Amino acid sequence: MPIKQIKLRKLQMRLKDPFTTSFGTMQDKEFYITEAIDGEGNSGFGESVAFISPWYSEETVKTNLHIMEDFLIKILKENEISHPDQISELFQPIKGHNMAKSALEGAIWDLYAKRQNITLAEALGGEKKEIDVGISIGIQPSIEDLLQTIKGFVQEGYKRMKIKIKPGWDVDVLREVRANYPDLPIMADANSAYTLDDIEHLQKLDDLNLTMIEQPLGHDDIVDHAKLQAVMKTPICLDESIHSLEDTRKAIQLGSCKIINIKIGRVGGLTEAKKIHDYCKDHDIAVWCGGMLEAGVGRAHNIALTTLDQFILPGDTAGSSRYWVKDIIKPEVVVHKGVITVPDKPGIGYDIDESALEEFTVDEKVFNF
Ligand code: OSB
Ligand code: MG
Repeated sequence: MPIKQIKLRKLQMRLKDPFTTSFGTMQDKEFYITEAIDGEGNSGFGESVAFISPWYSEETVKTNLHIMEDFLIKILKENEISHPDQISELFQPIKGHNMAKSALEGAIWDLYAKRQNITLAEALGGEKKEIDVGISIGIQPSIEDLLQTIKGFVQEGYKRMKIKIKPGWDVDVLREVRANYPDLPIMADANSAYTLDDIEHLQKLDDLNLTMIEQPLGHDDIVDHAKLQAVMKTPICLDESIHSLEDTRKAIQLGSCKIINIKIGRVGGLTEAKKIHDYCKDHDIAVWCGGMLEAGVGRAHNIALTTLDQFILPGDTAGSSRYWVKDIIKPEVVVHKGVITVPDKPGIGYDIDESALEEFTVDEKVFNF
């Protein structure tokens, strides 16, 4: 596959509403959009999901640039690539930095699919034509605000509500939500806000019929999660702790979780995401696609991945309008009754809105091969 040029564009976009998790509040997003160009009229696009601050993981927008320009792009320049599945192996000598790796691998996956004239979903082996989605709701100023927010999303048809929790905003809040919505699929995401000292408190969630609790304990833990899962009825889902197929194997072997949230950026790209999906399918572990408040390019990659059949549970890939006044793709991602129709155009299936891309770009670097 000829790659003639890689472009790194740094974008600044502002979320419509601030998004609060147990680790902090985000509203201004800065991130890289990657472009791989073949010199034959095709361009593939990727998006880095690293944030400005290392709150969710150790990577940041700045470390992304350092790793991409000083290491990963050099590797791409020096090696022939015939299929994007080879990239994760080529990147193997560079430890960690999965979001930087994924941003470049993603652009090449899109380029590959466009050159084959197939959709990215098809290139990955996905067959679903529609995907079910839920929505992730940040910590709100009050329970009334939360109930109001949920009401709107239920009316829009989202298939499940994920409610962010932290100490002081957990059991009572979820009990209230459950009382108002006896049959709604509800889950909680703690983003590592608890420890094993909270076991008795967390066990109270078992009465609320939650689909799962996501990452209650340490961001890098799989041992304590196994202890917690052994005494909790509610399925534990791991997010932050899973960076690879190897992490997945160990977590399943230990009994640390019953469900896995796959985020393409966190695991280093689509190739590794697919491997985790296949392993979970073989071991009867349900998976779903997480989100990182992506702009349209990242959102499109998530949609393509979710077409694989072990993505049984609704993901966090909400519509563009939940996040942005204006997204960078045309058309924007639209959710109708909790369902996204998978695009049928080649590659990521959405066009780049060139004027929006231009408007949000604050820096650009070009690497010629
Ligand atoms: O833990 O899944 C998470 C957003 C930022 C960082 C981490 C997480 C989230 C979300 C939002 O839950 C998912 C989305 O709507 O993109
Ligand atoms: Mg999470």
